[in-house]
Amino acid sequence: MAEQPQAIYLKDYQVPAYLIDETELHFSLGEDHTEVRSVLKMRRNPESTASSAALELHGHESLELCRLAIDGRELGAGDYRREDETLGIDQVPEAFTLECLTRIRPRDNTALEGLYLSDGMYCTQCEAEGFRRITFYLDRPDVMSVFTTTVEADAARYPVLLSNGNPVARGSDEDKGRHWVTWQDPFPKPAYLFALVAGDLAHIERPYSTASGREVMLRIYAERKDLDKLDHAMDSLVKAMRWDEEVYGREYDLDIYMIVAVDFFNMGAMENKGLNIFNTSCVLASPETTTDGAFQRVEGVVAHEYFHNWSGNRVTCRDWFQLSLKEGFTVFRDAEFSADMNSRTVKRVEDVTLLRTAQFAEDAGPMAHPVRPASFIEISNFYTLTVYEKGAEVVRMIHTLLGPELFRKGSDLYFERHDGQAVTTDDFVRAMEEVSGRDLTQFRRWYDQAGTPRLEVSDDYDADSGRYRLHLAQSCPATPGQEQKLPFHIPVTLGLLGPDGRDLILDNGDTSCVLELTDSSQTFTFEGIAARPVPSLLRGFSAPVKLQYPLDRQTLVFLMSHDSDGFNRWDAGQRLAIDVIGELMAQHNAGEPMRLDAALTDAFAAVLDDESLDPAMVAKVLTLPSEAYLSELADCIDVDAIHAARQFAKKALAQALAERFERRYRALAPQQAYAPDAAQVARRSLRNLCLSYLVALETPEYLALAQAQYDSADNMTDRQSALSLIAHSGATDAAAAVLDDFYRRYADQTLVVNQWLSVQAGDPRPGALDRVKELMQHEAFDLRNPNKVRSLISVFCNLNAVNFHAADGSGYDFLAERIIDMNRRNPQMASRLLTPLTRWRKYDAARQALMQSQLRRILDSGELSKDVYEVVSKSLA
Ligand code: B3K
Ligand code: ZN
Repeated sequence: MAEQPQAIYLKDYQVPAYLIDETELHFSLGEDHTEVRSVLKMRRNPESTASSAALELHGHESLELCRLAIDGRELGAGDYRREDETLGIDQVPEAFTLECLTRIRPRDNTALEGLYLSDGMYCTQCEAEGFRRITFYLDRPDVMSVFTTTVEADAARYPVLLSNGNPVARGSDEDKGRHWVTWQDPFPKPAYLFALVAGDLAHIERPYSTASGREVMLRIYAERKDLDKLDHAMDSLVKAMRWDEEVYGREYDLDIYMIVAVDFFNMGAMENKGLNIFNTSCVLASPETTTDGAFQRVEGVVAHEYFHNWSGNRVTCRDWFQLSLKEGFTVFRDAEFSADMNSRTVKRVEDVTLLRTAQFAEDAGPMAHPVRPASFIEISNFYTLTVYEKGAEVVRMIHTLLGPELFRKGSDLYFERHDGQAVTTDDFVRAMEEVSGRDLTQFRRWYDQAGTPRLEVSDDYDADSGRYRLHLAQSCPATPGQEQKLPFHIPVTLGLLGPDGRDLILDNGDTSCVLELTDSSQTFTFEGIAARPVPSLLRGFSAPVKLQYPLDRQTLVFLMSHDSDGFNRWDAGQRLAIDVIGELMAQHNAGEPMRLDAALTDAFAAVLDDESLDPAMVAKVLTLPSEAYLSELADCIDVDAIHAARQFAKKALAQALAERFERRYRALAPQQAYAPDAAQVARRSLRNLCLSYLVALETPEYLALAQAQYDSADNMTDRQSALSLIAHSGATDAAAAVLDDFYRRYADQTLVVNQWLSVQAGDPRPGALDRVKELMQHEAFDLRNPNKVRSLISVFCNLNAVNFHAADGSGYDFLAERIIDMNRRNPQMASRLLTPLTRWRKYDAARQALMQSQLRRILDSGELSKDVYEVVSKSLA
């Protein structure tokens, strides 16, 4: 490589030298090329201390510059400097109008950043730095401008023309068959929130009155064929708007709110002001085509993007190091919304599972970074679990420390004080400090220090004095660039269980209290305790740490059946299962027959028999820890032993409890027409889990039960569960037949076909890689479509460990080839695909060598995007 990409640093931040008060854009859309005219009202930033009068605009190398003028005077080639990513003009007046005409080629844009075509419809993705692929601009979030956008296109092919704000004018040129619409967005915004859509779209709409009585029109656009799959997203949007009014006092501010579903999209969705653009997978939903999990994802993502209207748009980020300011806060907001709409404990279990499986792994890998990173090469690489999910945990901890009332006061102050501004995570924390009178100086380390802290706990009890003491100690492993860590401020929510399993009443008069650990070790004393209690630590997972408090299996069973905290009851079951599976792995590796401890069977039986429990929670408790989580916990990942032990445990539990699983399976049969409501979702989740245990027995009888469910299902949740159970079973003929049938039924439903790809990519039996390669040639696959790449390639590499980590290195070789190819097409996708290879240090020496050599192969493969270069070079460092 000629020149290696350079990192940029938070410490180098400087206010912009110029501001853009008004932005006027005119798009003349054409497939071969599109012309973008911009008129920018600019002036020198009074706060800038820059000494020169030079103007540096951002602009991607793909921009074709046709005309550039200042105050009406056209600039010649000698009047400006064009570099790879910038355009510089040495001298500009204090205040001026900059006019610019660029030509761009949406059809050739496979990176899906800037303006591109998705299945014949124009759409944009500008966060983080996509606007510079549309025109020359100050493409940074602290430059906020009022936008007026005219979109002009062929009237027949692109009848719908959308942009941010409210539509203010429209017209047509019938001779040319073209028409145009002008949109005005009165709220100043950074360029990353700009959006444009043009296409032949259908929509549904619903009027909404805000709490203060303003009338708003809500519209959701999609291709005509998907019009029947938009109601759930609309219901979710209305619920989210009400919730934000009630819980945060936040109302919507424009006259119209639009969501557009597109099939080609790098991420889930994007919160552009008044015009959200969504991956179809996060909007479309119907019982026949969508699983319960996907229904809930639609609800969560619609809410997330809506909540950004305040936490992200009205108050935005000063620079991209502050990304978690909007993302961490908004994930926290959407998690609380989903908890209120569905089961709070189930939502918490799901979020913590993701955090502990994937974010903890990120924290332990070569790309580990703080919630507020100090540097990056390519910002797209920092839309991570750390910034999003750990960032949300940090906000949750503030909520725990302050309590709900003060937290709400803090968010009110934050929104009020910073409305219309681009600010930092410090500004957020400061608002929380001011309303509570608390000093969060030490707490701020959560934003600056990477790595997952360890929390070691021990205790002692003195029966004579009735004194119980808890000793808490914290430490945090080194991460790249951060050898030493200072102690964190850790809220540890705690309860004490008496010998009868009931909560003791603590000094605060409650059954739980929050211990605040701020030193590297501290002792907390409880007086007047009649008998040795069992502590329930980190209730609700009150801090994103690794808890080390060894408990024997008997005590875990005790917590599993008595803890009043639903999350910890579930967690005790997980710990028990992890311990038992660890024992099985040891037996497996010693060449001994595996034997499952009856403690696990008995505990599962008790949970399964208790019909007073929420079936959704029962399903969570009875779900064995995933291979991915077991891998995260291991120092050196033994792929085959983890798989063998987990499979053995599943089958042994099924053998021991078959009758019970079958009884509950039958008792949970659907009684009503399908609805994705919490009660039904809960029943289906437990019923399908019971079926998965039964099918693990691989008897013709239970396979027939799965087949019968597949055949008679009236909804995708039940049909797809049965499909994957049969497809992954040893019954090869039945598997092939059901996969064929499924494809034939749903060949015209893109998102369902993607599920079909995933089921095959996730098949743990031998031969999966060959099947994946074959499927890449299938009519249903398209390398340009990120959803398809994720469904097939990412699922294989991330969720099919035994095949991806095959000892011969074939999985690694396959992935490296895909990344080298994808690097040219779509750098963001390519970089995301790299994740499993970055974890090479966690494997045995032979696999380490194979993985490293594939990383080197990628590094040497030619011109790498910044995205891929950053991840590969940091992984090898
Ligand atoms: N803010 C967008 C993320 C866009 C990322 C682009 N690389 C989605 C979201 O978090 O709401
Ligand atoms: Zn977001």
